[in-house]
Amino acid sequence: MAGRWKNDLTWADVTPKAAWLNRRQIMAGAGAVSLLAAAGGVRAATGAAASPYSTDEEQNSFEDITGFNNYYEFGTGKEDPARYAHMLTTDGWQVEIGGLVDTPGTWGMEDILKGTSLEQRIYRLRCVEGWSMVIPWVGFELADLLNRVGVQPSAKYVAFQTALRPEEMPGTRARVLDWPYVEGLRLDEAMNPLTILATGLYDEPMPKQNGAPIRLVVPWKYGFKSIKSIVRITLTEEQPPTSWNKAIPREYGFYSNVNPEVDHPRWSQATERRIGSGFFAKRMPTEMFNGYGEEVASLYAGMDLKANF
Ligand SMILES: Nc1nc2c(c(=O)[nH]1)N[C@H]1C(S)=C(S)[C@@H](COP(=O)(O)O)O[C@H]1N2
Ligand SMILES: [Mo]
Repeated sequence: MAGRWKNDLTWADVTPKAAWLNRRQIMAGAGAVSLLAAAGGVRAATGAAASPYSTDEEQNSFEDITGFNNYYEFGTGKEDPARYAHMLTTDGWQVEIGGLVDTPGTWGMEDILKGTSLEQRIYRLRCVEGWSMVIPWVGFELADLLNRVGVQPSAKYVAFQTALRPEEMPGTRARVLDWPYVEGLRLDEAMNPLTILATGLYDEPMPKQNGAPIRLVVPWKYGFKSIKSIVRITLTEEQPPTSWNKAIPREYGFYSNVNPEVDHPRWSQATERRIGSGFFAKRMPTEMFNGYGEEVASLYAGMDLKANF
């Protein structure tokens, strides 16, 4: 396994020089929150957040973000992904983009990143289980990629699929979920500027336990919507099936917007525990749409959010 790990994609492989420079310029110019100086490897804290969409709340540590994960393909324990995700080979990663698009095809990571400038987005992540983190993602808007492939007028949804490799993903040898992990968004949700495809966090390429080499991040929805290690994106006319909804439909809806007023059938969603703050410390109120209502509430105007949970 060590050999494979070594041959995997590096930050330089997945990041065209121009995009990398561009990102560094953006970060330096705007005063990034944390910048791993390329030469010295020193983490320098500088001023304000790089994106107007970023929160200035205290960020979770790299250790929290990469040590406490949900990635059931590697096991259901919070420490299983950190322990086993190194088995995933990400070299030569390809994403198949198809369905109702003008130019269906298979994209290598280089093609996806070519012509895209990466930016930092510091988002809250609220897991449906009642914990949360603040994560400085690096990525680009999903809308950029969808516009490049050309979404046809009949498309109404976007479906996503995670890799399924039982030899590399020990968790998939148990039928915890109906593998592969699949997720979906309504097209307007997918096109919202908050919705990103992330390829890194802090100043690292995406750690495998966080969904290398490319994963979705939809910050106003419960964490399970933010599907990891994507191999397929399909534009559809019908609402696509989603893994947790298929598994337990009365507990997990298609929308799964963070909503403190709609409890999970087995627990309250009114509050959350911010990871890293101690088990009893810092239980905090959960915000409607995870605090992103200004950007996304209009997407659900007139909808009954209790029925469409
Ligand atoms: N393929 C896949 N994607 C997944 C999951 C998973 O088990 N498999 N877990 C989800 C859940 S429940 C959460 S809370 C987030 C966690 O992301 P993180 O580990 O990067 O914090 O990933 C989501 N994406
Ligand atoms: Mo989650």
